[in-house]
Amino acid sequence: MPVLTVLHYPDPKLRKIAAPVEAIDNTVNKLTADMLETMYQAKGIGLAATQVNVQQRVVVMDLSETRDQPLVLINPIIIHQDGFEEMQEGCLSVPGFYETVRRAEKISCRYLTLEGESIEIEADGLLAVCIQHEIDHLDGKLFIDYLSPLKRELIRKKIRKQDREEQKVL
Ligand code: QAP
Ligand code: CO
Repeated sequence: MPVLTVLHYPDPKLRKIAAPVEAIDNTVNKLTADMLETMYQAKGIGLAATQVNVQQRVVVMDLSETRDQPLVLINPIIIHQDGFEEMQEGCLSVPGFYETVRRAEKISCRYLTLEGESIEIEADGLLAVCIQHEIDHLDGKLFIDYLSPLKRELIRKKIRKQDREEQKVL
């Protein structure tokens, strides 16, 4: 299974809005398998299809210590949210940067599984933060959008530099 290329900020493709999955067919199956492989390889806990340049509402996550509890969320939506919480976040598309973001503390989320089953879960803590972070990706939004423009600009410059240095060695 191939590891996919993860787009880095400020790639404009990260700003595209993903379309709902119409049918859970083989292409979606293959996409989620490749996304999971990519996420595990990068030691991430969550990855949205937007980050691998696929504009479909698909998210994979694994919050387990043992890295053997994959979660696939198709067409996820937040149906309730409550309270506020601040947590430090990172992102595979913003490598090397971690900043505190304020989001809803508790959420209810509805999504489809790979089997086409409609699931509703309640989440708080890291799971709630991760779901909100990943759904943001599907809407072209990044966690750094919640920071000041100055901070975001600094991060943009540093990532561009990182990626230029990376290109030299490759
Ligand atoms: C989103 O992010 C998230 O900078 C998932 O060098 C993060 O998996 C939700 C990663 C935190 C809630 C809290 C980032 C790996 C992984 C990096 C990730 C890096 C290597 C980020
Ligand atoms: Co992210």
